Amino acid sequence: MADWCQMWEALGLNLEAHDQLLNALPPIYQEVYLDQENRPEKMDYFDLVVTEIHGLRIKELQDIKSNGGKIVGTFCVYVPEEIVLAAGGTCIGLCGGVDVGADEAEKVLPRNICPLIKSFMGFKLSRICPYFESCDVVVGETTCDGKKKAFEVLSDFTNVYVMETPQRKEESDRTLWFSEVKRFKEMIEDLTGNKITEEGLMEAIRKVNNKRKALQRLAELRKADPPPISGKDALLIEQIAFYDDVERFTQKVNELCDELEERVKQGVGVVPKGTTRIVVSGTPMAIPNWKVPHIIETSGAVIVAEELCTGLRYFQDLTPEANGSVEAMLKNIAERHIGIDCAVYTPNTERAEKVARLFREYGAHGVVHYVLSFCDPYAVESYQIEKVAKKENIPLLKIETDYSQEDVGQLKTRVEAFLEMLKG
Ligand code: BJ8
Repeated sequence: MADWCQMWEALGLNLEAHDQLLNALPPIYQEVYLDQENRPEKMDYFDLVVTEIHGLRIKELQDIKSNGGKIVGTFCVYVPEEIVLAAGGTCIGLCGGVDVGADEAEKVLPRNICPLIKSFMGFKLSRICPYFESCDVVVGETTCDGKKKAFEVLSDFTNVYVMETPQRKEESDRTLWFSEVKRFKEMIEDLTGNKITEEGLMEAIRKVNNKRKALQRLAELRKADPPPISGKDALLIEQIAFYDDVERFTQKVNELCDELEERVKQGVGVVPKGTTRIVVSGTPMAIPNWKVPHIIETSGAVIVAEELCTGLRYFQDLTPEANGSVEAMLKNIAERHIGIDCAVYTPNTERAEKVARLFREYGAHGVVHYVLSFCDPYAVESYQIEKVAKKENIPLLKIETDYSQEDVGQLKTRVEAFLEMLKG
């Protein structure tokens, strides 16, 4: 890795704490990713992205900023990146998947709060995340209570803008959300100094759709038996989707899919044909949260789909590419986003039904429902998932965990017992 110290210093990072974070990553990455067998060659690009996670991409962001560009940080798939792109801005996902910085976060947050929230707060307060420090604005949302209140705290430390996301999907909720999308567009125009045009917005919709189409193509290929790529590698790509350059990322995912198509034709997989197939469903897994997928895939199974925001929930639907006024396109963007089946909605019956559908479509043998500790929406909604699973005879394992490594042994025992039961 090049010497990026000057750049990190200029961003105001706490270099000592940042070093500790960066030094912890390579051995974990080696064990979780590089030690896998039969990896597709085209994963080399995504390995490079991780190796340079705080280097090359951050340098690109600084170059964008020096040319007058604006960086917008987000924490949720509801925030419409098309609008940011259309105004010439760059969108970066800021969710953290590691508990470094938790001590600092606990100075302003309760100890018993969702690790994802604690992680982004810890990143900011410890000054260890160059993505955070590159942002001109960070965009929060009123999805779950923990996030909603945490953004009030976060606004003491950085420039925060909050979108009001509805809790239901009735006509009045759609009207509210559409007005929020329009308000967001105005904020982005003010921030960037660029007026969003019809051509610009259509182009941005196409670019983001192309990214989602590439991810859909990757998802489709995983239906093969044997799957041509591991679940861990697919998850990594889905995580990188939130912070890489949109067009380059799309191209690299498509190049990988070309290779995977060949593998499928030749019957080459990452695991032997007939390996136990798992669908993972639940709360997002932000980079570098690979704990549960690593346990599953080192216990003799392969993950074939992620019903997560770092997964299908992000790319399963496209925005219609219908020409029209900026207002009409914003309406399409708003409608696509309100279709996302996050557990913060009530009722949210479509999610449980989707899990059952994925189980069938991906030829899975079981579902692992994954919930981050203290995430009430997903923990409570696991009841609905269990109900549908029972009705449809779907084997289900419910896991609740955080970012620590303390429960790895215990989780492994439970996963192994579940897989054993599936084989039986
Ligand atoms: S659309 S899942 S990204 S809100 S895990 S912080 S819900 S307590 S992240 Fe999410 Fe948007 Fe929904 Fe997706 Fe709260 Fe739960 Fe923590 Fe969560």
